[in-house]
Amino acid sequence: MVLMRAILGLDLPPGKTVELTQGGYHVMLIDLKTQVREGQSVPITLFFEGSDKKRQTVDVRAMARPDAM
Ligand SMILES: [Cu+2]
Repeated sequence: MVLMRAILGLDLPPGKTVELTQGGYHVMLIDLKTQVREGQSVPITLFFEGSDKKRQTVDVRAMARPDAM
């Protein structure tokens, strides 16, 4: 059984790569209004906050994959 818990944010240390992976930190879409099919491209907005507390958003499109569980 896979245990997951939501986090409010993920630290991004300067100069280091932080990967989002199945089994690691990942984006999980919950309470969707419509069904998302495997292979479908889904718009996602990522929020970044710098050490100066300034925020910026980055819009990306993610490919939907089947639930790993
Ligand atoms: Cu999850």
